Amino acid sequence: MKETTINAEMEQGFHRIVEASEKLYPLLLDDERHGFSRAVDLLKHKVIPLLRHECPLLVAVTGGGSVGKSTLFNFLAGGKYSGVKSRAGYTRRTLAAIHPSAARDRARMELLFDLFRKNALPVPMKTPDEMLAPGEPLYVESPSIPEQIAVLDTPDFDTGDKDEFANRDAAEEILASSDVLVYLFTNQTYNNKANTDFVRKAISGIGRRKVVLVYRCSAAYPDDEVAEHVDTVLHNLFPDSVNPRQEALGIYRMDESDAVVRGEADPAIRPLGEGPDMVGLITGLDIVETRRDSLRSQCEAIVAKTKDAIESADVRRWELVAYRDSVRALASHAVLGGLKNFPQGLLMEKFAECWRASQPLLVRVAHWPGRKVSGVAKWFRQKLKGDDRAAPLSAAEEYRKRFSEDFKDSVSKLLSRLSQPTLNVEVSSVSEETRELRDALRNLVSRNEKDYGISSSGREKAECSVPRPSLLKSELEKVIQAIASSGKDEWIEAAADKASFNADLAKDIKDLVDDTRSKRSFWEKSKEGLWATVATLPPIAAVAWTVCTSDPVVGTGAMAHLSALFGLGDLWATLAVPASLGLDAANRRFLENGLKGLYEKWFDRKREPILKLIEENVTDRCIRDCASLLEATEAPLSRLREAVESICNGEGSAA
Ligand SMILES: Nc1nc2c(ncn2[C@@H]2O[C@H](COP(=O)(O)OP(=O)(O)O)[C@@H](O)[C@H]2O)c(=O)[nH]1
Ligand SMILES: [Mg+2]
Repeated sequence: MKETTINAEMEQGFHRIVEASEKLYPLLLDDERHGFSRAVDLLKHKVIPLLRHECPLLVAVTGGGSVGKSTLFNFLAGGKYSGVKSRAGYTRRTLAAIHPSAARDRARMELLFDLFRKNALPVPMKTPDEMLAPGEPLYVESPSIPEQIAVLDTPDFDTGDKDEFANRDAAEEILASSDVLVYLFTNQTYNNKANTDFVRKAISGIGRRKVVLVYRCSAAYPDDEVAEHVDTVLHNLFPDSVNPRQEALGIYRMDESDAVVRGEADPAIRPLGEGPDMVGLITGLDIVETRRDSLRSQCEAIVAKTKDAIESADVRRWELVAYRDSVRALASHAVLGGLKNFPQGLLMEKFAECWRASQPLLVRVAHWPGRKVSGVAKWFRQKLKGDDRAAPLSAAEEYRKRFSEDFKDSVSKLLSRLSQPTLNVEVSSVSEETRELRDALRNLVSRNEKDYGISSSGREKAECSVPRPSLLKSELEKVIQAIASSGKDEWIEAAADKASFNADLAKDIKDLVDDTRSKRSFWEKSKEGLWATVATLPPIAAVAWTVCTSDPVVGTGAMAHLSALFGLGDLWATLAVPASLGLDAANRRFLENGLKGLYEKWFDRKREPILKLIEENVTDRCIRDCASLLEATEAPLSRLREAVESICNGEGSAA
């Protein structure tokens, strides 16, 4: 931005920064937000208004308590305006000396006071005692001041007890708006680190300000000793400069004088070495150039701060995405934990039973002797008929009980994993669903965000380490504690209801049977009898159930595609009809393929409602804030990116 003026495109970009920034604040950590919001405030209340409107150049006299600021201010303003007291901390608000004709320009005065402090109104000072109380800035009219300049007496920034600096905020605010700082120091304060640090930040906080140094010291000090002390100050103010003396607009010494204290004489201020006298320097300032310089450097700093904020926001969003998606993957895993004891035999019994019921009578009779109808099949038949009078503790009830136990176990494992400061979760390293999670983790790892990790673990799997997002750490702690201590029995029972073999599933199986039947060709129909063998399949080992390993089982048999689960990619079950059944390979294959749909449908029917219960009762509560923060900040963040881009483009076209 060095050689450019700020054109319309850039100005538009700055307006967009102001509009979008506030919505981004919740995404930033306290110190990130603090720096950025100060830059945005400066942009909104100072830089943008000054791009369009003329306003006097602000020359602020600053320094610690009782160094002689008010004395110097009065001298520059040409009158006894500001109260001068030996007591430090006397000046507690800002006093502006303004040329009378500038003071009559209402619009300009309002803008000027808005620069001093948001919404401050131009109020003239009535008595110097008003400066004793903190409050809004005041002004005095002074014909000695050039029309285009306002000289400011500012609050002492170093008075107060210990860390409580009474006027520091007020001083900081006023110095941030100023174009030129006149820094006054004494022999007691020239090497005071806290003071020079404060001034250094004021000079180069957000954009650079010009500085004039005034050393009030005994007239007896030789110039070279004075220069040495001044160099110390310069070195502390401009630690990176190769030629610190060049950084100051002017360097002056102001002799201690009792006549000044008595009000009988003006302070004697003379340049250290060559240079104009102080009044000449101030009145000779190139107003347009100085203002342009300070606006330019402030704009640069604001763009840099916005870029920083965008970078921080990206990191915070990656943290949120990584946490949200890891929790979602853990929820999927928890479903599988409940369904791991898949009652494959039972499912097949029911299917076979239903199939037989729909077989032509002749076929049924033909297979009667070979049929082994289990108690389960009886139960299921009764269930289908709506008759459950004579059901003993059936296999279905057995399964329901088993599910409850497994699921309870799975939920408590889920809770214990969620309560760890870092989530460790395995996800698919290829599926589209987990792409955002993997990208976020890679970005975080590449930025050395500690505790984040992603490494490949076996075929198409990635092992992820995800700590709680920094923004939500303390809230999450409470949320997870609340979830852990809330009652679970009710919804775990509800999940068991969903998982069990209920009338819904009976209807599903019936539909599946009808569907399979209607699609079967003549050739397949000729194998009708084969289906009866389903009931004779040993319930174990017929299906290699892969949910717990989530790894496709390699081997013979048909692969049933089970629903994709978040974080895990596709799940498969291998159906292998054992050779011990005495069927030939072709018939075995035929049977295996026929059963695939059954497994797929069953799994889908069970998975969805159980996952929903886990989400509602556990995981959604953990990721609610992540999700809403992500949603609320997506658009503002891209608007901010566009704004920075348009400012940089504008800069290019204006160069
Ligand atoms: N000896 C001496 N005292 C000064 C000089 N200038 C100011 N003072 C005194 O230092 C005290 C503080 O001055 P003031 O201008 O109120 O300082 P401020 O607190 O920085 O505004 C007053 O008692 C002044 O009279 C000076 O050149 N020589
Ligand atoms: Mg004062």
